Amino acid sequence: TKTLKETLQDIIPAKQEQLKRLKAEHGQTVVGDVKVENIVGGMRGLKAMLWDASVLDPDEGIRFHGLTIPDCQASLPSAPGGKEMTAESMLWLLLTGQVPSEAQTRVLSRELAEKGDLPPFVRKLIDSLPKSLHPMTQLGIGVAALNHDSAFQAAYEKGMKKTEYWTHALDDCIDLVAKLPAIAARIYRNVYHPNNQLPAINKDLDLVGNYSAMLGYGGNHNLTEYLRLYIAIHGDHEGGNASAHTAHLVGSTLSDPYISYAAALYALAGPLHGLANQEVLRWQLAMQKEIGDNVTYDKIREYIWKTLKSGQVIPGYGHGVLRNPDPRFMALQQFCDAQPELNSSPIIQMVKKTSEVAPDVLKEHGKTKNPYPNVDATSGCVLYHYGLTEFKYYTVIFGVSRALGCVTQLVWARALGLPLERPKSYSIDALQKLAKKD
Ligand code: NMX
Ligand code: MLT
Repeated sequence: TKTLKETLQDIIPAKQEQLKRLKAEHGQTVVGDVKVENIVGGMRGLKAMLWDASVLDPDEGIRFHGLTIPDCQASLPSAPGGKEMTAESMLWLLLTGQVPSEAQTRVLSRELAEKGDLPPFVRKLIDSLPKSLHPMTQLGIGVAALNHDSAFQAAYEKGMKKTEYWTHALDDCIDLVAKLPAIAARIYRNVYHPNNQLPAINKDLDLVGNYSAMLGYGGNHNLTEYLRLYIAIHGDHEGGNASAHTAHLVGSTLSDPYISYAAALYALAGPLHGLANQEVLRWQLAMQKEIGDNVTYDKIREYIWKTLKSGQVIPGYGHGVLRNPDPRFMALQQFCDAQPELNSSPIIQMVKKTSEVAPDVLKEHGKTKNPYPNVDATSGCVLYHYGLTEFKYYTVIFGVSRALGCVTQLVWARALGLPLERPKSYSIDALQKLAKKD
């Protein structure tokens, strides 16, 4: 059985060759054009990044190396005693383009568990932060501090060859993924349950099994399984989303993977991106408070209009690329549908009813290009139902997950020798001149 590093060693030369051929044969081929609206409109739709692990189709949603979410659910190994794919099997797929065997997944789980403990100074650093500091800010601080022991940075200082970049990047990336649950769980404990003991990492458990145990939910099999699904499907969403793009940009300066990913976390922390899952719960609970127990479609509709008329966005709806309901939303809804207990939960029912009403309201409102729910519309309600009610924490779980895709790109960008990212910008005057010339 080959390890992850050995598997990558085998496949990297062919990919390097493929990219070399692409550049040689099609370096000058035009694949799109740049309009002024792209430049002033957040680069929406611009084909401008190389990202191998996943591609987002506007209608169909995400595919990871060609596999849809249901394909992954059917083929990626789960944890012993569970059904949902594990984070490490998704990481293997993203990194290698191959479905790992059970044995390969177990070996990776053990490696992650063995590397999962935090250096004492990082523990102290996290413990010194004020409880009132947002959990996402704390997560970024903890992750950035791990660069104290970066293999990539140490090797760069010594003077490594470009061909060696990817192996040191991989070492840091695996170490980062391994340590994220311990950082994230420590933040949860410190902020919300300061009297709880954090259990030691169990070397026989998968990454998310350990994360759930450290959060204090190890005894809740259903929640642990939900977290496995959640973390696997939030792992990557092609390269242009704000967090992935940030990790890639910062990594392109040869900053090490820890600080590159810390930067990405602060992009994820914005309400138009990952913080939307916190905002959804806040908004749905405010709706529940206003509507009371008798939740009707009409009352939900009225509440959505009230939010829109106050000039705010409906969190969990719309997307920069997607033009249909997000298949991640559907996978999480299916998880609820399969369990009568979840299906009858008031918060889950309310979120579901909202998703049945909101698209029509948003269509009538007429602004958003995509009136359908994205993953954040539903991701928090199962956590809430199972007692993980501290919704300011929800984006941290997204942050544990998004590392899977970001580290994959960091390894491959170094293996493929991708250059510093540095697009050209223009002033309004210069754009006006350019536009007139045409
Ligand atoms: N509610 C109300 N208005 C919206 C919404 C929404 N959910 N989505 C888009 N719009 C508005 C948008 O603000 C813009 O208005 P204006 O012209 O006044 O600036 C207009 O519709 C056109 O926006 P789009 O081109 O459809 O969307 P864009 O690509 O710019 O932005 C999002 C995408 C996701 C930022 C946007 O849909 C949004 O703000 N959604 C709510 C927040 C959210 O759920 N974010 C999570 C995204 C997924 N994630 O996990 O990161
Ligand atoms: C994501 O998962 O990153 C979000 O859906 C946002 C995006 O893809 O732009």
